Amino acid sequence: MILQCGRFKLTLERPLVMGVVNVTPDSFSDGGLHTDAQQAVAHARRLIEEGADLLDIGGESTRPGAAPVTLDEERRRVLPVLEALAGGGVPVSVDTRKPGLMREAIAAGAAMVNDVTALTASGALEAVANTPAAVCLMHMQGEPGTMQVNPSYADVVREVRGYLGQRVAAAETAGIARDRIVVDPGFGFGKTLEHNLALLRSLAEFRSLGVALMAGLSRKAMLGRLTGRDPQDRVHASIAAALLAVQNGAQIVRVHDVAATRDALAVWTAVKITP
Ligand code: HH2
Repeated sequence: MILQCGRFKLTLERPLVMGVVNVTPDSFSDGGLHTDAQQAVAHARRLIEEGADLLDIGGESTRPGAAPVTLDEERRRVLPVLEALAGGGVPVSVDTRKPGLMREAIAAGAAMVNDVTALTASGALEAVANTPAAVCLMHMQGEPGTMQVNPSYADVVREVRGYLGQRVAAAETAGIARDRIVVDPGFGFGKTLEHNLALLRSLAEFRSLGVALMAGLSRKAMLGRLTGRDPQDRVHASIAAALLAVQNGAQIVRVHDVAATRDALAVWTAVKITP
């Protein structure tokens, strides 16, 4: 399986690691660490050295309770970082739900748009359609401000899968070919611990959507619930979660701790993928 991702063609024969670069003052695990462009670019280069296959640059926190940011502020945070990295050897994704920033980011060399609202904003499908960029369509129930208040599903796996199937169809109708599409069940986005565990257990079912599958569990609150640890101390739990996700079919894992994840996946790959 191949993912067309801007000027890159990524083979999904082994699991890929997407390194997270948050240029935000308030992200839940690394907020405030890389708020200026220079620090964010230095962090991104470190993640590339550690073996990141892709980078994801975000200028708006979507953690539970996060306040939205304006387009101007998000552009100011993201574009300089993207411009510094886009010409390099690793595809750069932009984590945004704003069509205006999607367009500018792709023009500046972004190889992927990672949208927690699955291109549902007005003009978002069109912003990606006639470009070479890949897109990650993620499921979220509700809005970041209130999504963890009372998430509810009759059958979380069926509902999230059904939603992502509809968004893949909408993207295809808009002219985005399947080999440019990634889906992601959106761990922690309007989901209780039980919902997240059910999704992780049944992740393989998402592969039948026929597009690439991403999972983002790194340092998330569900791991805090299971271990009692703060976000920076959730590395070991994050590695366990990444391995389970890959074992259950994820082809891309979105992580903060690239070196540790690469080591764990090197072992997984040696055992699971015959040369
Ligand atoms: N999780 C976060 C943000 N974007 N995108 C995808 N596709 N999947 C995810 O699971 C996902 C995502 C939240 O993590 P982070 O970026 O570290 O935190 P914040 O939203 O607080 O910046």
